[in-house]
Amino acid sequence: MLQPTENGARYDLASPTAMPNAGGFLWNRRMMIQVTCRGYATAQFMQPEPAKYSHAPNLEAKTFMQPEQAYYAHHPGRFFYVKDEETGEIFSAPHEPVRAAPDRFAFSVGRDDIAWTVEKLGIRVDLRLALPVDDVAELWTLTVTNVSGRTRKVSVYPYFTIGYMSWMNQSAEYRADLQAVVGSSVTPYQKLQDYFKNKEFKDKTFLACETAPDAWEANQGRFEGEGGLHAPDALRADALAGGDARYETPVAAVQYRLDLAPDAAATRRFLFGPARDDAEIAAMRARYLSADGFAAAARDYAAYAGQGAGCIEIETPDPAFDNFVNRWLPRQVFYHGDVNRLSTDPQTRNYLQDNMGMAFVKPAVARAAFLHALSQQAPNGAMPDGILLFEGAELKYINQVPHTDHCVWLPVCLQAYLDETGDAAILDEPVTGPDGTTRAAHERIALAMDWLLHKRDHRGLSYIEQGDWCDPMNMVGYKGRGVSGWLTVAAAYALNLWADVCAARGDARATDHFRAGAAAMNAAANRHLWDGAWYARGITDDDVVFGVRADAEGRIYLNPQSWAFLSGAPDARQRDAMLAEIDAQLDTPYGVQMFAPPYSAMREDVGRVTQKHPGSAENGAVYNHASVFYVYSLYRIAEPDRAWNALRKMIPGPSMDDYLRRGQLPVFIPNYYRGAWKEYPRTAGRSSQLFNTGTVSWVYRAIVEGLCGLKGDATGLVVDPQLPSHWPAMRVRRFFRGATFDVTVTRGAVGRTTVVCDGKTLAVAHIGGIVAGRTYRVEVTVPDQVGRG
Ligand code: CEZ
Repeated sequence: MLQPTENGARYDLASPTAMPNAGGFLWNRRMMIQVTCRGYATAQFMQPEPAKYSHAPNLEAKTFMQPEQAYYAHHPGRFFYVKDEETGEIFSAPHEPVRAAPDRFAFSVGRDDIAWTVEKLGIRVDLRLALPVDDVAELWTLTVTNVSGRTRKVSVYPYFTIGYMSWMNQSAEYRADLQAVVGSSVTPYQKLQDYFKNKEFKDKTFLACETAPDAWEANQGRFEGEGGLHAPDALRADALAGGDARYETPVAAVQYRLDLAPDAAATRRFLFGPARDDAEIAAMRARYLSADGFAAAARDYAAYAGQGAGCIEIETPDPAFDNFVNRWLPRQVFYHGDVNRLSTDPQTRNYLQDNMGMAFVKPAVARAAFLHALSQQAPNGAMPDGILLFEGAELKYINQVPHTDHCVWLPVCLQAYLDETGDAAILDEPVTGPDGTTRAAHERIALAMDWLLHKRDHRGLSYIEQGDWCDPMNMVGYKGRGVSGWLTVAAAYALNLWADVCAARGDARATDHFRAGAAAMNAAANRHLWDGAWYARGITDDDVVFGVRADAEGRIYLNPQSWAFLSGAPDARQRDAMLAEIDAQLDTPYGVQMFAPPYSAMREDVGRVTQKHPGSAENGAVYNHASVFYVYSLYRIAEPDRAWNALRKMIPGPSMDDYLRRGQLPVFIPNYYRGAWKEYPRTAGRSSQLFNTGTVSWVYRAIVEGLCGLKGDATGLVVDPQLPSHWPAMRVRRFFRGATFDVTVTRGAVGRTTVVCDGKTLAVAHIGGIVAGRTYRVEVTVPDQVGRG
């Protein structure tokens, strides 16, 4: 039912009902689109703030909406109705809205396109969606083939939802001069100054047709009539009525009448997207809407997406895992790093972590991003909640809520870049801050570390204010006293990392200062947060320690444990106790939960995280970002089996049962899988389908540095693979500092990892003096006995 094809370059799903929300995503420098196997679509573009050109009304809009508009509200989609002109029977491809059982169905997700093949009534519909690199437009190819063995008369009706329910002004009509259905609207505003900003908006949506349609309809209500979307009135007539929408809900529907001999096929191309005016629609048509235009766009897109190839290729006993790591994971990392989730003010921690991933894909981009982030540091060393990417961008929504963790990510993420590139010179780059002061990058990071040391209470624990990594943990410290257990050990880890950098720079004074700061924070965590077998999540404004044994809900949180492993706070005895409790309380068949049990009701001294549905998102889901912190920390403490367990469960499959439960194709890692597997077993494991997540950069890092054990350092490559104990061997091709390392890892009766490089046994498991352009043959033998036994 679900199969890799083209050697794993695509995944094909043979049913529209087995995993109804399964989809794929495409993006380019200006937009993204996520489409489900059944044809629902969510698209977004930058102008420069995120905007939509095809969607259902949102709740805020509803407040202002005319009831008649609300009546016709429906899910945005790309639907292709087919009618047998002789019998009047209809179906729709991909599947919505008619939902007729297909004779054959294939939903096929590729790196550069998403495609469907749907067969019904002896007619085959092939659909392909692709994007250009630098424009906002969907390129659709529709091919209708007569597979019935007899002559057929059919009508095909592409049906695209347009408009965003503007309560000020919206309309749509067919424009013969542009060969397009064009919807026009005015983005609603009330503040005068917005008029001047909105003037530049792409307030038109067009569906342009390469071949002139036989008929069209631009009025959603008239199209649907009394039949509803699954049996629209408009399809009963011979031809669409040619209607327009005048402050009525618009739609872009066109009709082609086809006479098809047996085996004959007809192809139609469409361009769908937003535009500012007619001239832009005409220009877009000219640029793309032809066989050559589509082919050129496909070539450009392949070259663009090809940049996200990553720095490893692996061959392990788990081919589905290999395929994910070799093809799909670096693609998702590249998406995050290249377009910053299509935001103009990414959260600082997201921006830094997304660029941490980019250190393995396009390090020059990561370098520029770290310096750009530092240029927005406040004079007192604090990092802002979000990083502004464009002139005129502003901090919005969550970025107006004070979170205290942003400085932590500087050394944590920069370390990956330094290890990958050896580019210590970045530390001496001059960076001018918002107040005009210029300081070297390393001085700015030191300032950030001092800010972390300063923002602590009398016990030496880090204040949380209205959140830390956990955005919705907004009420632990809003009165100004509450502290974060996670942040305390995370800051200790950051300080230790930074102390190492200072030591490498030969700055003994700074080294001692930050090392002492880290030790003090670890000591404070042990003194005030250790709960007998794990670390507490924090202490509220009213001095209530939470995330402890005494709590019926939110008893044990993963993040404070993972980051304590990284910071070195626990001793060996504590560590064993923590691991055992995580195994017992947080590990599930679908991954390691972020905490347990989930909150079932609001806890006013913790915050809105407790209001989320139990087992969803931060309220006790398998929140992959948190579970990959755990994975990464496990490699740091040499726990390869536990690391593998948590890591493998982040990727759907490979069993069919698992795919069905997750409901997702193995082409991305979602931000979470439903948790609460004891409380709500029916929904446990279900994918959130959200492909924006800080998880992937860490997964990549954990695989490169931990599983493959091929981490860079200042002078070369450290070799320390950590295979799960049931793997006899693995192979890795590692692209590093311009050289290629062909690495074979096997098990043997050795006391410690031994490395033979180009025939020579190395005294230490480290390859130095790397020459760019060379290929190195590396044979690694790891001890039969792994882990800490
Ligand atoms: O947002 C993410 C943030 O982008 O949640 C993470 C946080 O570390 C990331 O920076 C954990 O809280 O309720 C909220 O505000 C949530 O925080 C969400 O917005 C969440 C999104 O679901 C995206 O994953």
